[in-house]
Amino acid sequence: MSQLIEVKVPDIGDYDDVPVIELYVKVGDTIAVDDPIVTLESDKATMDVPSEVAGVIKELKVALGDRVAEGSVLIVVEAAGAGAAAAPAAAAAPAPAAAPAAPAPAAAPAAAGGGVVEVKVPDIGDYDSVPVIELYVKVGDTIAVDDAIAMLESDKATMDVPSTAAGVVKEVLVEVGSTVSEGSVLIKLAAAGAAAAAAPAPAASAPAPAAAAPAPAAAPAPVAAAAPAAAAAPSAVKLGGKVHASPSVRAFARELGVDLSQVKATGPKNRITQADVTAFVKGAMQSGNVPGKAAAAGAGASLGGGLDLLPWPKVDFAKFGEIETKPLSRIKKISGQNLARNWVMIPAVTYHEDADITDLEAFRVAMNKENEKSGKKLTMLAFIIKASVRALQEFPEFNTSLDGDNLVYKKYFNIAFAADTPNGLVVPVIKNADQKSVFEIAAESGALAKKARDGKIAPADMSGACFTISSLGGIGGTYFAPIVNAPEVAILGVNKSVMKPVWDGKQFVPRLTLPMSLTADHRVIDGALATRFNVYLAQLLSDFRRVML
Ligand code: CAO
Repeated sequence: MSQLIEVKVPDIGDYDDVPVIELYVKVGDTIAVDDPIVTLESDKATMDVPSEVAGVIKELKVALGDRVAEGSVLIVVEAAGAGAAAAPAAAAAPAPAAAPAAPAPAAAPAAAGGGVVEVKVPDIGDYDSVPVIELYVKVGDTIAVDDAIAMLESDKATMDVPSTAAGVVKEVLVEVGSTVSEGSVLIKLAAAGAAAAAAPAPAASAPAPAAAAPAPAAAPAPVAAAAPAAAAAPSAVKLGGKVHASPSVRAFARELGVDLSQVKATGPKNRITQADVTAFVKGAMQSGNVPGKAAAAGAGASLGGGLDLLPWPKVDFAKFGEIETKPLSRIKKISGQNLARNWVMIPAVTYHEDADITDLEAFRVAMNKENEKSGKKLTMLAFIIKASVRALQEFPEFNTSLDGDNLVYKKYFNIAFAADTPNGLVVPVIKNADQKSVFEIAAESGALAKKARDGKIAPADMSGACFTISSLGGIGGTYFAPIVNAPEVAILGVNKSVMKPVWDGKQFVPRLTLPMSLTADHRVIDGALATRFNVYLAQLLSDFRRVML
């Protein structure tokens, strides 16, 4: 039989009015023992309150911002299973549960002479031998009041111990795994700034005023002679360079291998929330910049989102025969990096289509014959460029680029084409191809290709493309899978046209067939759209009059 059990705030040391700064559960949630319910924040530390029971949450008794004290009811749980049934409501009170950070007297920095301040473990409730599970500082670090020094873990909760003084860490007296109790010295600090200088050792030796000092908050300096005391004033002091996150968020980040110092905080008092960590991981996954990837390499630890590639194989080729080593050309190095990025970052799919260019090729040959004397020459590439512009106008999604979550639609039609040069692949751009005749496009592509082969192509000749065509038609091939030229979203590859027998309904007829391979970024272009584009382009090329429609 199920039973309703109240989960209450346990002993939280000397605090009796602390705000709920994070709420991890809602009505209807199924929780297990030790699942965090809320994070509470005193002016010294934060603390997760874990559930003492497992079951389904029937009622939430607190909201974000509510202030609670020991014994405040947080949630009402319909306990799961037999064990829970046996647990009377009273047992749910997490009696001597974990203690949060605490306060005052123990936290007061005891001066160790010469401006050196000891930062000790404050009152941690009923616990007296808890392990240090994380250490955030090292000798030489400059820390501010409230910067986290170490995380302690009782069997009920984890707790950050913040520094009660500002200064430079001179000595760290614990390590991860050390067990500590109230009063254990964690670190020794050379107290910071003018206040420290003004504080002769004896003057600083009185521990009491420290915690007693009424929080002058962000202005610790002017407090009389008690320098460390001033520094230790309990505070709403904004944390310095250190990250500010609850233990559960730290644990969550640790689990994912996220460096909290990289995470943008959106919580109250610049705290990093669990949602911030999640957003950071999402961003990293989308950008391909996976946190900790390098560190994880070889360690078997992985988010699963990075490539986690093995190192490039190192082979002593000379062992197997004669070799000669030549450096890659500059173009190859640059284009190689771009191609590699585009290959891994774009979920690309290649779609094939055949275009019947029998009539177009006959027309092209006739026109070239007619213009033999003038030297004007029409190329198949120029026709393909012109037809592609028409297809881009018909299917505007192909004339776009991804910009984060936005799709940028371009109203201009700049078409790039791959040109094979002795030094590698370059991609010149025919600007405003929609406003140019096929003759003009043919002349311009010829001139740009020559410029590229002569090594005289300028960056301006290669920028601003909307869509790329890679023509291997002069060489051969049947089909291939070109790589999208980011940030464009599609690329058209064409190979050598060949005569193929095509069934016209009554008989096979010889038709000149152009093999087309369209690769598209699937984030923008679905297969159906890509195929429609291909079919339309093939129609344009098989009856070029359609380009004018
Ligand atoms: N089918 C059949 N023949 C074709 C053809 C096709 N699809 N495309 C071109 N040809 C013919 C041409 O008509 C020409 O023949 P003629 O001299 O008898 O007229 C011959 O092949 C050579 O053409 P070309 O390739 O020199 O000229 P082009 O205008 O067709 O192409 C350019 C220009 C710059 C695109 C091309 O020279 C080139 O560099 N192509 C390689 C592109 C490339 O490397 N892509 C791969 C990128 S991914 O690695």
